[in-house]
Amino acid sequence: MPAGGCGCTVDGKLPEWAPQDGGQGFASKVLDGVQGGHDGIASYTEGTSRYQTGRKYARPKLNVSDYVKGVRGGDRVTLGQAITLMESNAPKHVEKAQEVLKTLLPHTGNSIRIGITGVPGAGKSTFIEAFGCHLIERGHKVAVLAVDPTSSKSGGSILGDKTRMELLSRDERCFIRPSPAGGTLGGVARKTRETMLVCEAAGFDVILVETVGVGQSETTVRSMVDFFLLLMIAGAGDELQGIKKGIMELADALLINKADGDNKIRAQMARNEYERAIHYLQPATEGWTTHAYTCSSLRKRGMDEIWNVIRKFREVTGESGVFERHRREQAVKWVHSMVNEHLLSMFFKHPEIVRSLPEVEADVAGGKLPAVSAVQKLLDLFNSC
Ligand SMILES: Nc1nc2c(ncn2[C@@H]2O[C@H](COP(=O)(O)OP(=O)(O)O)[C@@H](O)[C@H]2O)c(=O)[nH]1
Ligand SMILES: [Mg+2]
Repeated sequence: MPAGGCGCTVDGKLPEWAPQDGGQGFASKVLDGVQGGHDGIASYTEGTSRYQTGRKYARPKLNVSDYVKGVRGGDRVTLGQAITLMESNAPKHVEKAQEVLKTLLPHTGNSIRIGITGVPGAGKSTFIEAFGCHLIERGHKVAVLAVDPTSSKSGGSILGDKTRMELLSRDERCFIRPSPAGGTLGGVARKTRETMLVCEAAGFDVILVETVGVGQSETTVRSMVDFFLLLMIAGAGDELQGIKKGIMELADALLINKADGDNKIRAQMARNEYERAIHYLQPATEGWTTHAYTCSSLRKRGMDEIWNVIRKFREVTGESGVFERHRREQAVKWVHSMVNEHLLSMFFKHPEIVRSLPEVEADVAGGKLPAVSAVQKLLDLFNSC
């Protein structure tokens, strides 16, 4: 399709999921908002829980019980709005979001939370499409979330090309939410974590969290899921895949993707090699032995095997009590990391610190002030205000 083939202007903004290097050849564009009713999409009348067509668009203003009722009732529109509320940084939204979350909390937790990581190109999106469809066919409701702190910088979400999740994104039993944009990894993770809880309250029983696989995002996602799956490809080189010992040690299963066609043998050889390597590592989860498997997301092969592994994991860790213990520990750690995040932001946003920091930094860089003294000076300044 030529640029602007959808009838949009070529200087329209590309959607977040457009390929980064697609230039203007990418057909879809984000247009400015239009008034509701023109296309039959209803506008919402506040306080009445009714949508009306043909009226001037009014942004739905839901109260806490509207959100709770909608989410619990499985209403996708309200679910989307509740997540938007969780993602908002506006102080008036934060308070309301916490109120909604508190009310939903007793209905959360009834899911298996699965983190999926791997280098770009490993096939995460393709895998999620195949695996998600496989689960839906077995009667599950699947929510797909992402943690990608780079999404606002790169302009492309990790869930990126929704084309890879075409079937899944059209299915009513699946809910896909791209990574919240912007902010620190901690901020993005908080939003994803809360989104996960809201999805659970809406009845989604399998949560897939995709991670971009750079920097610290794997550890962060690991800390919010029950099962951590590392997707790999044969022959890409260990360094390239970030398969330093550290990441492999986090994984509850290694899955060598693209085991199809000419690549099948190589994938099996890689599996054997990784199987030997993990033998020497500490288990990621107490009482569970990590193994390596192969699959082909493109051909939708190996999905049943990995789902059986995850179910077995749920059973084994459930019986030993590790499953529940991990969740409790994760919740407590989450509190700590939010306090850290909050204090850090308070410190660096403090007017006195903002004012003094450049000079202190220059003194440290110029060798006039030892780093420890600089820290003391800044902390004294912060404490005195
Ligand atoms: N042959 C083969 N190709 C695959 C398979 N899974 C993914 N791919 C291809 O690998 C490329 C990257 O896949 P994608 O899902 O976008 O990877 P991501 O960056 O990890 O999300 C795409 O061209 C896919 O079609 C597979 O099982 N077999
Ligand atoms: Mg992807």
